[in-house]
Amino acid sequence: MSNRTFTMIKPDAFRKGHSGAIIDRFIKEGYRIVALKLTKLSPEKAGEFYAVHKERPFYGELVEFMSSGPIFAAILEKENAVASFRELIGATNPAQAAEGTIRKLYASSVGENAVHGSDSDENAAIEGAFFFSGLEQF
Ligand code: 3AN
Repeated sequence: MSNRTFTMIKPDAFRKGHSGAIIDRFIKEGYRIVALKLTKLSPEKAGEFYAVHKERPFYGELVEFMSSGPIFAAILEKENAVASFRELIGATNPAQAAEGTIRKLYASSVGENAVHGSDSDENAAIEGAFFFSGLEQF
């Protein structure tokens, strides 16, 4: 079990001004910030990041949305980070997300769902390395 996960505050949450509250929540929940940056994905880079979903009907919409504005990308550290973080963000569809979860509080739809959280230790490492060099991780 690894103690790191990767997250993005997606363009919808950034646009609505929720970034500060969401980062504060990460810290209050005991995650240590290993890396953090404000950046914007090109459609090509968003397509590469979500390549596993290439065959899904929502792929085009997802790539367009994720490249529509700035995002915060971050690597977070805590014991059992991947599983505990997915609990903190809640279900993919905010309508099904538990009370108090980040998606319940800030997401508006299954597509525009405020935050990303890695789904495995392996993907957390791959996704973290997609955005951050070793020199940018502390
Ligand atoms: P999660 O982000 O909860 O791991 P995934 O991996 O199934 O969910 O989906 C990746 C992303 O694709 C989601 N965060 C969401 O933005 C988008 N997505 C998933 N399902 C749909 C859908 N039915 N319609 C539109 N976008 C979707």
